[in-house]
Amino acid sequence: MQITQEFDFFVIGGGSGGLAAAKQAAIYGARVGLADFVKPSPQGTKWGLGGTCVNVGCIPKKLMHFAALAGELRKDQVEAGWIHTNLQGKHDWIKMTENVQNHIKKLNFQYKNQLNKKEVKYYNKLAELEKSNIVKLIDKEGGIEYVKSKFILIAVGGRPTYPENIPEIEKKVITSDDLFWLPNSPGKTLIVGASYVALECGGFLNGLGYDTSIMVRSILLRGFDQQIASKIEDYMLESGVKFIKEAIPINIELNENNKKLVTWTQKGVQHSEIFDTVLVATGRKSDTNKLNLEKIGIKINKNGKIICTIDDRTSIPNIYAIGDCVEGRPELTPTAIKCGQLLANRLFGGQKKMMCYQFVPTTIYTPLEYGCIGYSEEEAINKFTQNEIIIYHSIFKPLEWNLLDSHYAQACMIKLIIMKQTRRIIGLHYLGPNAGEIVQGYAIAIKLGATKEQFDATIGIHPTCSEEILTLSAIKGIDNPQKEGC
Ligand code: FAD
Ligand code: NA7
Repeated sequence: MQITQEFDFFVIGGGSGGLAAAKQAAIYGARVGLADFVKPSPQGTKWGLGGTCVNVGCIPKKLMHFAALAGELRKDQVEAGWIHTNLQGKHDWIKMTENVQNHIKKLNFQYKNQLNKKEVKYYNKLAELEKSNIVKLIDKEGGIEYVKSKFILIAVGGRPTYPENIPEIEKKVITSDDLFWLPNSPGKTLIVGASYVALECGGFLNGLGYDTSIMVRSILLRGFDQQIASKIEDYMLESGVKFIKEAIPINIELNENNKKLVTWTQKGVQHSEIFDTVLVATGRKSDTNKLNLEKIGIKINKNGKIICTIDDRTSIPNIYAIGDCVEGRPELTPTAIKCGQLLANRLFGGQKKMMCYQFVPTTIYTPLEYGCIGYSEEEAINKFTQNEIIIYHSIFKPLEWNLLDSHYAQACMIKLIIMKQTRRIIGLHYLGPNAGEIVQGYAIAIKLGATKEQFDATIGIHPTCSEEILTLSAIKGIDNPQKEGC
């Protein structure tokens, strides 16, 4: 085996975490290499450098969310007095995806440039661990080379999973790996799954004008606050999304026009319907199966996720892992990035700081936005007792909506979960416009240990939705939370 290059740090995976770690290590003068290779989806979709977030995740999702909101704004404009002649105008999928994809391609190019500038050697090759310090790199023609590195980082992320009960399902459905790159509009779409990805995709497809149904096996948004989840369902229903609840698909047949005849059971009864597209959003699994982990001695759990210590070390001391492929880590871009940077700081910058996963904020764009940080009501009750916590809540109507008939008044909600004794805020939930922008700011206060009294003492900015968070007085179970807003 001939070694073609030696590194201090070799990163497998050029997504959010891998790129951040590689660039940070290079700042300290380490000799860094990075391999990124996209295995095409079963539908043949592939993309460039940058990983899930940039190519098939956060970025295209948020742009399509914006496109859907822009469509909604057309109705709002009429009620705000703008004279429109073409309210019935249909959405142009090809135009939208062209713009989305152009932006992604720009980002792919920028990432390559950044690696180049920082003298990180980039390999567009599939990596496999040969030994604890040797990585085998395979190019798309099958050419092989070996590189050696003192430290190796695995940051290979995850890929969508498919329900196992339907034969050849991969050939009949798409996943989020395909949706953002579909050459033609998805048309009438069935989404299987009821969590983060399913609701976001369902929300924007409905907003863009496509007939959208979501098949829910059990509950919406497992792991998130269930009162908010049920308000999201109400809002989506009001916006035209159809929910098929307590149902699981049992068969999908392709007919001659490539339409999909889906059969499902719902409370013991079989139903069938034809859809143009079936999007499966039933979870993700780590992309570790081709890495040779077990041969090297790296421990994984039954879902293929790598088991790491708190300092991101795998069971082999010089091999580290970060991001979506690691057991117990949040599947989010900012956590993968921060974790990668901190690891590089520790390995090459003489620093000691570890990643902290407490109070990580996130937002779901359904299209009404749900931002949260800390405990959900269910988690708080589970971890503490009902007597140890107080829940403040309010249903509010954003001021702007008073101009419009098209939004229903009870949609938005705020919930604060606090510890009774210390008054520390341990959970913040906001369902309403601009949740990501709003909750990001509050996340600092909560991370710093803010109390309800400190929120009460903070002067709001009027008139905003955000100020509603500072004026909560109704206690769940005691007071009525209905509010008319500003
Ligand atoms: P990835 O970004 O997945 O990167 C891994 C890279 O490694 C990929 O490029 C892969 O091709 C490559 N690779 C795999 N195996 C090999 C190999 N053997 N050799 C070489 N290369 C390999 N997060 C948010 O914070 N906000 C959001 O709004 C959000 N929206 C999302 C929407 C969707 C639809 C999805 C699917 C995800 C979303 N996420 C969001 C999650 C976010 O995208 C991931 O948490 C993040 O990308 C994880 O980064 P990572 O570095 O762990 O892996
Ligand atoms: P999640 O959060 O793992 O959710 C998976 C959803 O799919 C959930 O609603 C499941 O229902 C449902 N599911 C799982 N298997 C099936 C089958 N076989 N049939 C029907 N429904 C099923 O995955 P996401 O893809 O939404 O999000 C993963 C991460 O990606 C997320 O954290 C973001 O960071 C991006 P259940 O509740 O188990 O009944």
